[in-house]
Amino acid sequence: MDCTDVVASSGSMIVISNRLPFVLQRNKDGKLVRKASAGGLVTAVAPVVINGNGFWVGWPGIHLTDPNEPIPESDPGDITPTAGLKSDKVIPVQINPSIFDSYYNGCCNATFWPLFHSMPDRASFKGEHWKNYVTANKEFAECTLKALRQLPKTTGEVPLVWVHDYHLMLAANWIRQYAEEENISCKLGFFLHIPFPPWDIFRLFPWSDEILQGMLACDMVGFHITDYCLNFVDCCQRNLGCRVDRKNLLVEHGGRSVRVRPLPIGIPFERFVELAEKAPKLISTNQKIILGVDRLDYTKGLVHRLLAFEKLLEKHPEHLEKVSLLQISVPSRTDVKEYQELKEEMDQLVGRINGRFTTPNWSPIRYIYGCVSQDELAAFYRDSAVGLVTPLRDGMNLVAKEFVACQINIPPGVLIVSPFAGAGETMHEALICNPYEIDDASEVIHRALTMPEDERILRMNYLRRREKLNDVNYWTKSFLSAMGSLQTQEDHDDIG
Ligand code: ADQ
Repeated sequence: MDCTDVVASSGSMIVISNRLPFVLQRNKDGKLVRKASAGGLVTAVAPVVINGNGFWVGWPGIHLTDPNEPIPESDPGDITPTAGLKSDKVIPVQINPSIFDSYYNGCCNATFWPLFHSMPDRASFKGEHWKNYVTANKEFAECTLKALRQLPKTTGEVPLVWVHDYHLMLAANWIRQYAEEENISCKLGFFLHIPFPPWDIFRLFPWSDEILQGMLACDMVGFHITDYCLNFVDCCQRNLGCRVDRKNLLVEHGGRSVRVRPLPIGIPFERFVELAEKAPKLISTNQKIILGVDRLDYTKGLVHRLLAFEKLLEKHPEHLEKVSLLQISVPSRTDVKEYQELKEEMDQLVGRINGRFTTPNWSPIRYIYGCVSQDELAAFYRDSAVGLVTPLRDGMNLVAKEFVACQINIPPGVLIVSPFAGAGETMHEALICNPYEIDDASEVIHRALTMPEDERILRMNYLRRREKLNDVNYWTKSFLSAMGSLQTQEDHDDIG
């Protein structure tokens, strides 16, 4: 059963996320068009929204000057998961551009992103950004109320509101308050896609109490792994003085008991297998590739990775002219100074290492700065000898999972993950590598390159089996189940 069979039981689901599951753009005639997004999360969650006649609330990717301008329907040929999401089921959140900039680039990306990744020195704490974060979250909450008001009032049906990520940690506060004022009942769930930091980091944020209160307005709060759950529970106890139950992961707040749950996200496993089966051959058989795929972000440990690879070539010259590092980095947050500096640093480092080792027939690093298509990505995942996933900190990391899904060749390659990614906690058969320890990291890469075939097969079989079972549909169902809202289409038809 996949999520096309699942509806949220006894009620519709409203998803609220910073971005809608597609972006709106203007074509050259000035007409609004939808540009579809095919991420795993959208693939898994959109059918649940569509099946249950629910709504999606989010920023449309463009500032609309006329709030009454109609949202376009999907193209007739659109086969992406959001094709069935009708325009009247989409609530685009409109926020004044300067408030949006301060909320999104200021508070979300310049404060919460580094702080929650335990990099407080990179975080800025500005009252103005926080004020605009509050305003923006209120706006998202008001739009969610519009959706709740439009749902038919059927006896016994309680709609489910699923709030996503660090952009919207306060929204549930007002959704709960407004819904109570209007006598609308709903269940509220939250999922954080990035790590939740330990208390001594979290409390650096001047308005940390408000964040916790916002999240605790939900009935259930989900994180990727147990460590983040425990950090959150700890913060609730130490910041707010809440009574907590660490064993059962419960927090008492406002006369309610809030459930806290580890819900590790998965990927659309079968889709990646199919892509790998059809993908073109882009790597020649006499090349051994170590593969890195990341957004160009300082949390992903890219500089450390290049230095570890350089160390490998220094210490193990037998890999010279035989092994290359293929690093694919998607441009990200390119208008932010820190990201521009990282791009500069990477360019220089790639140049220096290549200058040092390149021979007439071989370059040690192939660096792609850009997005690659899903087919190309699957080809690289399938034919690489090593998947190198070494973030300094990462909520989960989907690349590690996509790599193993595409490893359909026998014998397969080897996955290396950082213990500081959620994936490092759950993908037990990967080689673990501390990215900060450059010397040791180079030895782990050497071990992966020289691992016997039977060990590679054994490790990869276990990794693939787990990801296949715990795919993104399983994750969506786990969320619904944790909310007490899981129902299959069959049950739904019976009730109907
Ligand atoms: P991200 O920080 O964006 O996600 P990640 O989980 O690795 O990180 O997802 C990146 C996605 O972008 C992958 O699906 C990957 O295929 C794609 N991608 C990366 N580079 C690409 C390239 N050059 N071309 C094309 N596609 C590319 C946040 C959190 C993570 C968490 C996810 C989901 O930071 O920790 O795993 O949300 O919860």
